[in-house]
Amino acid sequence: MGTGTEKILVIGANGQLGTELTEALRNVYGAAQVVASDLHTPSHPAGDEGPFEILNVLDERRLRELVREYRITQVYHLAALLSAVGEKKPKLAWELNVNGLLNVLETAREGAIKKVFWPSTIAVFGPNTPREHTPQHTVTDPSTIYGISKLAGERWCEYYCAKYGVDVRGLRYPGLISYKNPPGGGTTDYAVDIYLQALETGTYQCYLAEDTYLPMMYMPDAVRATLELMEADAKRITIRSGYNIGAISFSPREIAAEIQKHLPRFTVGYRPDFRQQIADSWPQSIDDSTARNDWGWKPQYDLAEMTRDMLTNLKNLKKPVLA
Ligand code: AKB
Repeated sequence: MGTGTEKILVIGANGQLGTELTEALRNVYGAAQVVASDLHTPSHPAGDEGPFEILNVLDERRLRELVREYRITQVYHLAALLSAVGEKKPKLAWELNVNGLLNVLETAREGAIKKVFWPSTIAVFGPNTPREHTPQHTVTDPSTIYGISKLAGERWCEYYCAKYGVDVRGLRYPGLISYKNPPGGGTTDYAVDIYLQALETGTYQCYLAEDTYLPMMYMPDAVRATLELMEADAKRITIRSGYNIGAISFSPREIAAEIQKHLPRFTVGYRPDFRQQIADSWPQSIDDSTARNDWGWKPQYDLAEMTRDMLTNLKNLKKPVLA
């Protein structure tokens, strides 16, 4: 099927990933082919003007109506509650992260939707998972409700593919870093905030300890990974739950040192809070060899390159105090 015949629905299009993915999809498929949807109309429309619809993914009837009305062939279902917010609202996190996905999978099973993208996360791993070069298949004993709900979601995706032939594909994203949109309540959010505070105030109070290593990824790599996975020949897709994808691993001390190369007067303090325990239960680095072998995944940005790009772009948006 050529790009001209695809009609794509993005659910959760106002979020950190949704905004940039909608823009990228509109560049590939054309603005009119990509229907953005979220709970509220966006304050800054994503990329080229294109259709926008209000949608709560828990409203299955409305989801079906939109799929019918726009003749949707692909769904990118991104709406979720992340790890830190999920700990404050565990029931809502379960409801949205699992039942929202089930509504999408059920609608896909009925026929018109040919492909579904659904984001999983490194949060499906837990304290008994090997923390370095975490394999694709290993112990998954998540301790956050976010991780528990995403692990359940992974199993549902495998099930709908095996049982009903739904072409569902997913990635276990690490922390995502972008200068365009703020992250939405995760444990890895510090890696975005640190850049903003470095430029705005010249100092940052980090809620994770300085030597806490976590897997991270710059947004252009994350968007490219998503598009490449969705464009890959279905015969090459051996994982229907969520592919491990790696890019960069660093600690707060290392990202601060990289920022200090550009802003030497930048200072960081450390005051770990409840998110430390979450971070300590997650991998420090990821083995993504299955994604590399199956569909050719390869990251492009390292910490130095990402930092240069983040600071350059943020400086154009903000007035730095320590330039
Ligand atoms: C979070 O921190 O909750 C997310 C994630 C790793 O999935 N960024």
